[in-house]
Amino acid sequence: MIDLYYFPSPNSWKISIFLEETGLAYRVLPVNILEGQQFEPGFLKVSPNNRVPAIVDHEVLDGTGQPVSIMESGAILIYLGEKTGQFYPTDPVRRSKVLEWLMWQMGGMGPMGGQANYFNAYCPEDIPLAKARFVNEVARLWRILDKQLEGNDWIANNEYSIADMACWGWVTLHELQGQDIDATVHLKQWFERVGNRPAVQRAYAIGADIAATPGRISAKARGLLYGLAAEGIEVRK
Ligand SMILES: N[C@@H](CCC(=O)N[C@@H](CS)C(=O)NCC(=O)O)C(=O)O
Repeated sequence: MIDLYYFPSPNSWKISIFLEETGLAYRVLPVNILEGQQFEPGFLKVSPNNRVPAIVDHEVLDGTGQPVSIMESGAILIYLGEKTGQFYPTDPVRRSKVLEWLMWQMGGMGPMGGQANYFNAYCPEDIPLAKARFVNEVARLWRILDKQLEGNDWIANNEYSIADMACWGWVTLHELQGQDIDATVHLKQWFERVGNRPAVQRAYAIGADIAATPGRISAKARGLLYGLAAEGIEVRK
């Protein structure tokens, strides 16, 4: 059994998609990051970086019988891919192609997308240069992915993998990120291809009752997520 610490957002969807695709036994433990539950001591033991997703695997294959906790969505995908032998090739060359795009997502698409979201919708000040910087950088990254998908159904090795799972959720926020998805035809087709998978639809629907409307979160949530003490929110250390 795997415990999935989860809030409906692009990083958590990566893991719910993997779990739904493989049929591994898991239960969802919601962490409402809009309410500050990511700072609760029990969660911090599992995810010291106070971010979702995180997992606890109670059936570790190392013979110790001890559960293991893992934070960071990329690390979780690699762990689960290695554990199950699914969506993550064993051949070193094919595996490195999956890792290439997983790292690209973790180091580029995700963080730049997060900053674009912030300056477009959550920053208390309108800072046009910051908006332009991140919206343009996301657009550049999406053009790279669009090119990769030209003639390919899937991102790495033309085979559905954890690289596709890592990227997909970020594209759901195309409007918030100021992106015109129609401008990247191959990426748009891939986005629909992934989104049409029943497992992805099930994974995306989890926790819809606590989901935020993109671009519209409360001042309290902004304070918690972005450390905006200036808004009168006490930031927990
Ligand atoms: N690099 C981390 C990023 C995780 C992350 O930023 N998660 C967001 C939700 S998508 C979160 O938990 N935010 C809570 C907070 O900022 O306090 C990963 O990929 O797991």
